[in-house]
Amino acid sequence: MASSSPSDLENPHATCSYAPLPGGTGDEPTVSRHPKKSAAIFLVCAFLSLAFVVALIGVDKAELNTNEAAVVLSRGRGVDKGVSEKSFRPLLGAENSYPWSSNMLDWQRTGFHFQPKNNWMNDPNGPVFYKGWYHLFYQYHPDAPVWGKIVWGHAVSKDLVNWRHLPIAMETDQWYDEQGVWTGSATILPDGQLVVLYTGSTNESVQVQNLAYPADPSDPLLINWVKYPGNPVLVPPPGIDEKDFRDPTTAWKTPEGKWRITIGSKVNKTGISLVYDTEDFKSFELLDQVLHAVPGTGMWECVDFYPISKQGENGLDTSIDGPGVKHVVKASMDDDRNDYYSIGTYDALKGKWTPDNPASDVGIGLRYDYGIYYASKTFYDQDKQRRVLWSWIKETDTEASDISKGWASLMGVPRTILLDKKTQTNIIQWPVEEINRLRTNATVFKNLVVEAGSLVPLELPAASQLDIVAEFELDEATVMRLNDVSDADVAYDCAKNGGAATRGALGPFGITVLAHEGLIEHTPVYFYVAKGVDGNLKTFFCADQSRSSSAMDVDKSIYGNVVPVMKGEKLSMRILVDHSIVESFAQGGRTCITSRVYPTKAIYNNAQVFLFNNATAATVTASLSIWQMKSAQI
Ligand code: DQQ
Repeated sequence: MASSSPSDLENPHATCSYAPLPGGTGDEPTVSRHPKKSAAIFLVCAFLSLAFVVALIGVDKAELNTNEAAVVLSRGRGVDKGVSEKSFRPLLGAENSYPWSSNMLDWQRTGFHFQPKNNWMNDPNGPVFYKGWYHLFYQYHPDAPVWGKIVWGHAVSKDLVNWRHLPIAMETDQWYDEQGVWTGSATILPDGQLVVLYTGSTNESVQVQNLAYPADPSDPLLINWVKYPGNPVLVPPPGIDEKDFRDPTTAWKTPEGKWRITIGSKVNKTGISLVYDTEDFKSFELLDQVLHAVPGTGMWECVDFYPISKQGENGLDTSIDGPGVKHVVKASMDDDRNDYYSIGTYDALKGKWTPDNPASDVGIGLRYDYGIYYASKTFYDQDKQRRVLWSWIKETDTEASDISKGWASLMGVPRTILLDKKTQTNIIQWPVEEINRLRTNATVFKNLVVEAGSLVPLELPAASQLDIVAEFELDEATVMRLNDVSDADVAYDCAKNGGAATRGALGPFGITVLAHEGLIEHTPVYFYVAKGVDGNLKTFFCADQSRSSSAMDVDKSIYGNVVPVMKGEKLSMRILVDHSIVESFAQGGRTCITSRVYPTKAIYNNAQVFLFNNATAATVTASLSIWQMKSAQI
């Protein structure tokens, strides 16, 4: 738990009960530290309670306006060109459209998440630390806020937080990348030289791999790039479809001293990662066997492959191997557009990787993030000896809204990646430490008792840009007492069990952000604890967007998954709220959920935060530190 100056410890933070959802009593107010204010608080609570029930039970359809047509496409952008769909599929052909005002749309732009000044952005490309600067290249469509003819946008930073936008690094100016300068990766050679391999979509939409390098290696800003005259350096090999061959990784060293890369593809429905060795990045040798293959997973985009230390707290250079190391394979699944990873063992002699647990293989097991998170890529930051993860966070509204806004998509906050030393079966992801420099004006709440079925407004100066760190403890006696098998809902599923509205004995409880005072709109991030017949607890971490907006033309999914909780650990979460993006991390980053939310009322000064406990049995004690987040230079 982060510490901070407890500037607001003395502030009144009354808890209140609310008219019960089915099954609760809800008639006893919990602690009120300011008795003189109790009447007023009662009225506020009564109002909030009613609103909370309304908000949890039904979506306000009054604002629905079907007159304004959304952009209707039968097929999402990208598919015809041979890449994963770039439109938000659930809203393709959406007819309902909300009358978004420019005030509402302006609010959606973020304060500390990277995005270009306008137009469309997708995958991070070639992230690297070079001569004192962090470089972020990214898939960019300079002509419109929808996916199209993609070039490499470019920005640099000294701290991964504040960015300077630079000219486009690579344009679609060659036959071999005429349809798009697509995703690629950077490799730093031992002499400090930088090389980039990227996918070009040719004039005939064939996917080929190309080599590029800085025109002036002494320029720390890497403004100008040269494309190797002998491009393409790789074309689809026999048996691989010309539209299924893309996104080369950063290279790593082989035992023979060559360089090795992997490239995602598929054969029928089997997702695969092809392996090539090279000495000069110009000619390549295809290995007989693939790095890995998983039947039924479809096309693998943006494969990532990197070592993680079994014991150490530092990240590792991509070429590091040995007994103290495990290897991660990540692939972005074209079929469901989520990033899956698995931890396993790499056989460098064969160029083959095997998962530790085949039941949790790439594409069928763990995800980096259970919300909106795709086409991610890591790099080794040799300056701070850490592995840093970047990811594209798409919009989940309509293209019509994106066109009105003039921009679409952003990058998730960069996260460090380490092996979870306690579980040994998952990685942990955590916002890079530099993000903490944006924290200001802390408000601390200590040991707030939140009774079953109650809601606690948290008084904050503002609530559109926040860093929230919270710990929760379930009332032990209730947990012990609970023996009713009907509560043994260990098969709970965040997406399918009704979200924050559905009550169990031990949850849901958590924090609802971007909440309007009457909870007409709010986005709950919460734990749900289930006790099995064997007495063991299983904890789920979820984010419920179903009431995040009165508008109907936005995503309303409920996201989440199980989160491992080790003996002696409190339940903890961190939430970064930044206008239309909410990034949530449970148990130090074991399970993460990124949400895009588009409130119409809970914006500017009308955005608030509440603690809630919608359990039927257990009281929860919560301690929180909440910082306002300054805007970064972006
Ligand atoms: N985006 C790029 C492709 C990649 C896809 C095209 C993943 O290289 O496969 O914009 O989002």
